Amino acid sequence: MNCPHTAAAPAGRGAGTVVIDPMVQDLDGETARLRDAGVLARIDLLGVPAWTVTRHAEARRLLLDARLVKDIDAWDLWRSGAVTHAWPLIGMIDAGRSMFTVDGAEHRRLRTKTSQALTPRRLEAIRPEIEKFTQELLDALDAAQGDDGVVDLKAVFAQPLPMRVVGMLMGVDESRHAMLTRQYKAFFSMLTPQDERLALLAELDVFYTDLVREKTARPTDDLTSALILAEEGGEPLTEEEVVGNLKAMVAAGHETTIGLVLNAVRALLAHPDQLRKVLAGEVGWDAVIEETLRWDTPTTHLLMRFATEDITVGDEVIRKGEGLVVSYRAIGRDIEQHGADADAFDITRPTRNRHMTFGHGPHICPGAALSRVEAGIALPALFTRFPGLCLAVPDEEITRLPVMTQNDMTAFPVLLG
Ligand code: STR
Repeated sequence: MNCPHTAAAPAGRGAGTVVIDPMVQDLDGETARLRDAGVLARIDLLGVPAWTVTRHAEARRLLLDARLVKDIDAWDLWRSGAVTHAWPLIGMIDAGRSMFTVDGAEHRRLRTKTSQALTPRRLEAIRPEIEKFTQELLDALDAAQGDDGVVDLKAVFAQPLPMRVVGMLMGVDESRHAMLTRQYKAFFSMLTPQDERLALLAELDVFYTDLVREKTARPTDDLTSALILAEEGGEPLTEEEVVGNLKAMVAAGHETTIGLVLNAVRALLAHPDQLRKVLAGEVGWDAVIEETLRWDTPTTHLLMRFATEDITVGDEVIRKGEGLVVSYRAIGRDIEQHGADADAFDITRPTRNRHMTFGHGPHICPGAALSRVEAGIALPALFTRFPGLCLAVPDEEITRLPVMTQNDMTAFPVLLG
């Protein structure tokens, strides 16, 4: 694999192409290169060219621009056959019909039930369950310590918690959680051969379709059943649409919150002065959560939208038929939005709430409030139970998984103190 490299930027214009590294060897360096490459940067995703937007203000505008659509058939490289299912990132775009892949009135029809189920008010009802899962997993952490006292906070705590929450919400039985965790890990990893990835996606489709058929025959008290029964005004959702939404919810609900919880713990352990302020009650956990979302976004790059007309951004033009990525990590580090010290983690930063990590516009993350509730329970519970929590290895030794779109650690070994 070549080293990602950027040509020097001509003044005021975009620079050369930034090659996104599938092995994620230097995420901070890559984020800085993207920022330097311009408001709109050309990137290379495993040989496939695309644009990415690297600034808060322009991303905000583009995310409201109806000339950009999710429909993969609007992509020249797809229609011409230059991009096929052999491309390892195709599963991030061609993910079946769901609220994630459809726009406009159809999108509202697919999304309304889900967003209504995830309002802060509705979430209060499941808070006790999330608290219970959290306590159980804290017990599991205690029990999982090796002879040396080391335990992987990711595998034992941060990963199972969101899986249980989204599993409960969608009605996915606990006996299937380990299988799903394994499949999604393989789905996201760039080390998985593409034929294996396509095979596991097909297996997941069978699993979700069976689940939807079961819930159609015997509806229960979960969001999957609600999606099946939904028929407000318009048409009921088709089986494919319910399956697509279920897939999107499980994938998004479990993958991203792992990052939020782990990244917050990591940032606090690396900034003990700030951790002290939080534990002393001088700064709230909400500030930790928002600053973590800004500084160390769970989603690095979001794939992809396609231009249905030429769209001018500064002195660049996204041509009709070209693809646009949103680089949320670079956007969180935007100096114009967050100041010259945007690369610093600071829970007292005045702009900490003015990040765009959950997106903007019609596709804004419907699970945003849920992830805040989960992290808002998990983080204080973890530090209350284990006030002496610390990393078991130097921070530099924490490695990232070879995942191009998510900010994902291999493991997070800690000592519970
Ligand atoms: C994974 C594969 C799949 O079956 C369905 C989806 C749709 C939702 C996607 C998900 C994908 C990948 C991770 C995403 C999620 C929506 C939010 C999440 C992109 C493609 C984020 O990382 C923000």
